[in-house]
Amino acid sequence: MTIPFTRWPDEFARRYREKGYWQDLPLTDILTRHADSDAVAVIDGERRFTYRQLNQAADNLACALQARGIQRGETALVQLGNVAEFYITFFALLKAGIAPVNALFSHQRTELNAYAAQIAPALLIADRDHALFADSAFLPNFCRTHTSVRAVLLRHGEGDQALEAAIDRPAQRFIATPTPADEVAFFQLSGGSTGTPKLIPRTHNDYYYSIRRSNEICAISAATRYLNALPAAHNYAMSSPGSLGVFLAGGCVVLAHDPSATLCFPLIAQHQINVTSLVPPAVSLWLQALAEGANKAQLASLALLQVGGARLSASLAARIPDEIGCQLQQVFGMAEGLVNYTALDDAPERIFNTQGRPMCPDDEVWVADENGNPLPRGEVGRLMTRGPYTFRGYYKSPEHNASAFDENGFYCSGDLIAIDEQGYITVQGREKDQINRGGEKIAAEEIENLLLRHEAIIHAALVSMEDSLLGEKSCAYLVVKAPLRAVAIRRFLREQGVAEFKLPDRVECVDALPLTPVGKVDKKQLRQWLAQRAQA
Ligand code: AMP
Ligand code: DBH
Repeated sequence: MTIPFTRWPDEFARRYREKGYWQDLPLTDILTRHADSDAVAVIDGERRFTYRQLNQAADNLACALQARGIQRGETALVQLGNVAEFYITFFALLKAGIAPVNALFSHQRTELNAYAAQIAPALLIADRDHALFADSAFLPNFCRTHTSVRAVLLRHGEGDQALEAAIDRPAQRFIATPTPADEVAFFQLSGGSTGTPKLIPRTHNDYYYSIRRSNEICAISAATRYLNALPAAHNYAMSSPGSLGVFLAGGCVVLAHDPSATLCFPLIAQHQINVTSLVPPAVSLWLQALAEGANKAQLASLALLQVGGARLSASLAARIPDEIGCQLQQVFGMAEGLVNYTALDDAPERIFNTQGRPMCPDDEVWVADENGNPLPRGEVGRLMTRGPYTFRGYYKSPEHNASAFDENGFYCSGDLIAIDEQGYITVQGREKDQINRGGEKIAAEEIENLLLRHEAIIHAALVSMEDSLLGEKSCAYLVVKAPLRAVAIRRFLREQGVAEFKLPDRVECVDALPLTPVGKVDKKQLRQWLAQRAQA
């Protein structure tokens, strides 16, 4: 049983192997290579796991899953937050050859159902600490809807369903059976712009390269002590170089449940953290905390701060070295593949003003005009890319793939960028119908579809509005039959079961939505209305 996905054409696969990007090793190698090490791999609150323990825990769980009849080539839906079990589960599934979708902890009913509908999972692993699984309102329904599910394990669950019990029970004669390195290892989540969130198949080969190369650029080593304060399941925190990069190098990952200064500063001091990654709004909050008297000495060990996920302003960037007292690295990446970094030895101007350059010499990146033709260097247009770790198609989405890729397999990310003479990229804007709320991506169509389920809403359009902290927030423009208040809209969406960050920050009721000449909602016009209002 293999999971279908869009493969790289043979001549590309051959070249990526020849050049050593693809090494035909399973991602489990990241952990098993340290199986005999008693160095600490993960710190989660009071709990510590050495590499040996982490590997044993993953073996135990993989063995338990095999005993329950979950087979290689099947899929799993996983929802765990920033806890050690996230990595134990990830490696266990890889060892058993089961491909997970790692939903974000902020996801709710709508997202979980959408992912399950796409992958038909044999297994669900979730957390009783999440509101959805705290009682039995959701789970029985979920299992009834998704009849593919044959096993459920819950963190802090009871009896047969307890994830901890499955992790603690010693494996008997376990033999790892990861999927072949050029097959799907797991699915990454796309920030998306469509009604249903799309899944990105990632192979062992391509993901392993992305992590290995990231480690080189970011100088990750066994001495790295990394604070993981972003959602653990996010591609950035997993692979750029993220926790998996730190495991590969034999370093130590310290988990934080959120990136707040109150939580992170003491953790940095206590665990002598030297690398961490943030999104821009968290940087603002850290700077604010320091300006308000937080103890900068707590950050003394911090050598490198990565910032990415959304555009970092040059002015904020320039404050980091002095005020936080560490080196800045900009990261512009995407779960679909391509990752760009500023180099550690780049001139400060470059680090402050650009989003870096592609990490692989064989990343092909060019800028297209609206007709798909290449633009001269320096001009702003659509980012087009292909390479050894950039996917070739969303899972089971032929229609969307037809527009997301050109005929040569270049992926159009929907970002508007310019590339300078040295190959450095600046992100200038976006063409995709998405709101980037401080690094958290909202597909406008997904929320518009949910809004249209409301009986009083006739038309809905979700657009971004500028925000000084988050960069962007969301505003829903509605045409309604009866007056509706923003709180009622948010309550309605919450009842539909959607992640909190996707709820509109603002609601505007209008008589009609402006249309473009071809009759589509004119979102540009809506954003202008918002900008004018903000100035008024
Ligand atoms: P996702 O699809 O959730 O993986 O999000 C990837 C998208 O995040 C990219 O296509 C960009 O739109 C945005 N992004 C990531 N990093 C940066 C950055 N450093 N600057 C600007 N936008 C970014
Ligand atoms: O925003 C992202 O998706 C992102 C940002 C930085 C990413 O996927 C990454 C680095 O790998």
